[in-house]
Amino acid sequence: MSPITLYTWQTPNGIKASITLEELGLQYKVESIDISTNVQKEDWFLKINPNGRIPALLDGGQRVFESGAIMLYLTDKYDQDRKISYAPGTPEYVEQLSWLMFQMGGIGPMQGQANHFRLYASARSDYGIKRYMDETKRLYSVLESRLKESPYLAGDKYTIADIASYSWLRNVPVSLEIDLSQWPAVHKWVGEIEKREAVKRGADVPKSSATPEQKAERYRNARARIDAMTNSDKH
Ligand SMILES: N[C@@H](CCC(=O)N[C@@H](CS)C(=O)NCC(=O)O)C(=O)O
Repeated sequence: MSPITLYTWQTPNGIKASITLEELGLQYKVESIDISTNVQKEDWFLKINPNGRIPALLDGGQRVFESGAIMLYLTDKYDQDRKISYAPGTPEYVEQLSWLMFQMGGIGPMQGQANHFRLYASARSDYGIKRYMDETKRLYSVLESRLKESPYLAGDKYTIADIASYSWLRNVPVSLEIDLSQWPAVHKWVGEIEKREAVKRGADVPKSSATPEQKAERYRNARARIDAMTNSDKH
């Protein structure tokens, strides 16, 4: 019986953890946390992640929360062959850490706000949509500058730094209607990563019964709901 339990939902932060587990070939149990029902705010869950968000992980008695911390924990402990990580203490490890934090502090929060204003807000704010869409695209340009000079974010090897940003970019053509071909190196990198079998498996955790077309339809409906509102910004 595997000691690892992943508490997750099929979101960009959630799949960072499941793709990492799949890449490492680790056995793990999945506990589905449907975030639309706020299970993640219940007392039992807050003992695993006091921040009340997914993903979170238990490895025996050890809790780990924050997707970046989960990725580092798993590779530090289980990636002795350095399949998807660089060894601590090396210059490449520092580069990997830097790009991982770039995703955690930049792409995740900014694109998360773009998703909120463009898809889920209760009032329409053209200012909010523009601010966070522009910032998301600016961050993609930073990825582009790196991927023009290096095949992967931390260097010559695919690592958790790539998994972290890939997990946020993979779906944006469908969700936010962002055409990734504006950034050719990013576009190529996304295309390569999505072919990996471990990525395909990890991106479908917890398993969803919705087809890609049904998922696209949900995003179209979400955008149409915002578009139908009157802009609420004060002028
Ligand atoms: N910085 C956290 C962010 C986690 C996060 O925002 N998770 C979202 C799903 S992608 C969530 O749980 N949302 C539900 C909520 O905010 O209650 C991480 O990287 O793990």
